[in-house]
Amino acid sequence: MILRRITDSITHTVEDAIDGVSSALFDPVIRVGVTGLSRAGKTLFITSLVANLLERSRMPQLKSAAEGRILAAYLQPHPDHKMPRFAFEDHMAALTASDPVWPESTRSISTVRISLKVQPTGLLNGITGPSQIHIDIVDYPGEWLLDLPLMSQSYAEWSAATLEKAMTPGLAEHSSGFRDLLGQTDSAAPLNEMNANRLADAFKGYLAASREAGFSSMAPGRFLMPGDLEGSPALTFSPLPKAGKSGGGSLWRTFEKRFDSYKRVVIEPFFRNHFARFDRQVVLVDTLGAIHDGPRAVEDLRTALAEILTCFRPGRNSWLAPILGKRIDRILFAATKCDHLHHTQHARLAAITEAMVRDARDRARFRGAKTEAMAIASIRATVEQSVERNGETINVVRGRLQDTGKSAALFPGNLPENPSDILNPARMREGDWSDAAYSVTKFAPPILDLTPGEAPPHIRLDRAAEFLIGDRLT
Ligand SMILES: Nc1nc2c(ncn2[C@@H]2O[C@H](COP(=O)(O)OP(=O)(O)OP(=O)(O)O)[C@@H](O)[C@H]2O)c(=O)[nH]1
Ligand SMILES: [Mg+2]
Repeated sequence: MILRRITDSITHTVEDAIDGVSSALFDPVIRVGVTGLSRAGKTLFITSLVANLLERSRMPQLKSAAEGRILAAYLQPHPDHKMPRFAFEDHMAALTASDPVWPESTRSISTVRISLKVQPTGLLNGITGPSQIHIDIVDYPGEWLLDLPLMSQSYAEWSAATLEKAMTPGLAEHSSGFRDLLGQTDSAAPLNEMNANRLADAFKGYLAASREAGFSSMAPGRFLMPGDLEGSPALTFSPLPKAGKSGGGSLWRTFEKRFDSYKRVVIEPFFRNHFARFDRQVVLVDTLGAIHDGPRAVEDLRTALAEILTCFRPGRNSWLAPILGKRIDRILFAATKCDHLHHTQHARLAAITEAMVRDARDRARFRGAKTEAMAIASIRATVEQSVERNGETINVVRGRLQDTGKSAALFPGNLPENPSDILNPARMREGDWSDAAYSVTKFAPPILDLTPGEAPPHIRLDRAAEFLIGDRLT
């Protein structure tokens, strides 16, 4: 740490000497990637984190803030002109309106830079003045990480695996339309662009319907989250049953080429230009939503997370390994929306999330990355209450219902103390929980009415921030 400070002060001296060179070139930068599957809570996490870093009165667990060493925090114009800016102001405006709404769903990658002026601790306090550190926070869909396994598959291998998966219980009902269409298709026949589009659309329809039903690991990621590639030929293919002998202009060969170009122009540049540059990573997980959707959704989420996490520790032979080096050194797994539960259940939610990512997490740790799992709420939309019913105390949460705006006290069900009670039925892909029911009711955003100097209320966002960047603010 001392070494870094000294290096920093050297660069500052150099900077002073170079007239007209922006300080942004020399100040340290931490790149934090925020990912999670669709609706996991990425936009709200970043919005609330930025707001709570700008106004730090609700950040007691962020040590540097509690010690009063963050002297200033401000948003900077982002230096990366190729990436869209995260629409922080729009999202805050939606949340703080007199009739607040949740921010709109986002479909692509975006980033925001927040800069902190920090007074150093210990020996250097008093020797060096405050230093500036930039935190670049990048919002990107977790679905894009599900594409990594495609890089090591041929079109034939990917087709066979994807078609086999489409027949499994729970998914087969969503893929029937697509499979019917495949039944009428000859992969070896010459390409007919209209048929090709129809197949690609039916395949996308299957992925979207499965996602809607709570299945998470539906690759290729850009088919669900196309970003700016909507309608591109690189996204107009589907898996096909293996053709006998197929010539150059056949459907099979065309889709094979498009599959290869998807890898080359979509997957690889994302990993090379963005993913490989993160220092810290947050994986947001809607564990509660999956539990609500049932055991198969939980198992599917677990599989998707395991796939996502292989990106953090790619095998030695993977093309990604040399690009990635040893860069990401902290990974936070955060179960979001924990304000749906009374605090007495938060530890259980974190334990279930931790158990869900255990295998993958152990591998990441082996590689030297520090990991932690916690339950958080980026925006606290509820208050806690205890009610007496039949002589029993029940811990509930009260909030405004999304549908009616009316206030209601809800009991979402008791999460089990032992995560296996959730993960075992999930592994067995049982249809439903045998002796428990969990409900997740969507709450409307709280009416915030913030006074100057106040940021939105949250749960453990300060702990999340301490884990992610605290060590760099000393
Ligand atoms: N009560 C509560 N609801 C939350 C919280 N975080 C997320 N939500 C809910 O989850 C929804 C999705 O949150 P977003 O932050 O938009 O999620 P996202 O991952 O950015 O979603 P996409 O952009 O669609 O991928 C919100 O509209 C809220 O309804 C939270 O801390 N508390
Ligand atoms: Mg979003």
